[in-house]
Amino acid sequence: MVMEKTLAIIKPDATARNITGKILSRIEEEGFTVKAMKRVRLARADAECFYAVHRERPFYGSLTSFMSSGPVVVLCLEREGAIAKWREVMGATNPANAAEGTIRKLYAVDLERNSVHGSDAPETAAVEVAFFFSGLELV
Ligand code: 3AN
Repeated sequence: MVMEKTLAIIKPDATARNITGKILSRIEEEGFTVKAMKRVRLARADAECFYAVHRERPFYGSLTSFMSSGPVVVLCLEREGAIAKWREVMGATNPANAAEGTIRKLYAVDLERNSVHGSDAPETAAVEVAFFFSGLELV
């Protein structure tokens, strides 16, 4: 398997419930290296830019409002096969469909407030990591 970087976000529903540490522990237990991490509050325009691929979807307004409603913790994670592995650890988008033991099964509130984000492909991972971090910040 090839070494990859992926972009993870601990979403506002999770930071509000003080489960950032639990999710970070899981990230480390699953063998990811945290290459960069910061806690930020996205402006609505930042969230709109980040989720621009979903611009035409009916949930875009609600999603970008939620993502700018409180602090998020943004991380660049690295390991072999990081993109697929992080999506496996997160679980399905809708927590009702998420496998036992996944982060979304354990912690997500609903389809929108689903606690974590992960890049879905190498191309999007590169764009998403660069959206939040400069090369100097990846250590
Ligand atoms: P994932 O985060 O699992 O890659 P995407 O990229 O399809 O899922 O969706 C991005 C985010 O948009 C999801 N994490 C979720 O918060 C929200 N979302 C996706 N589908 C819906 C929906 N049908 N209704 C409300 N929010 C949704």
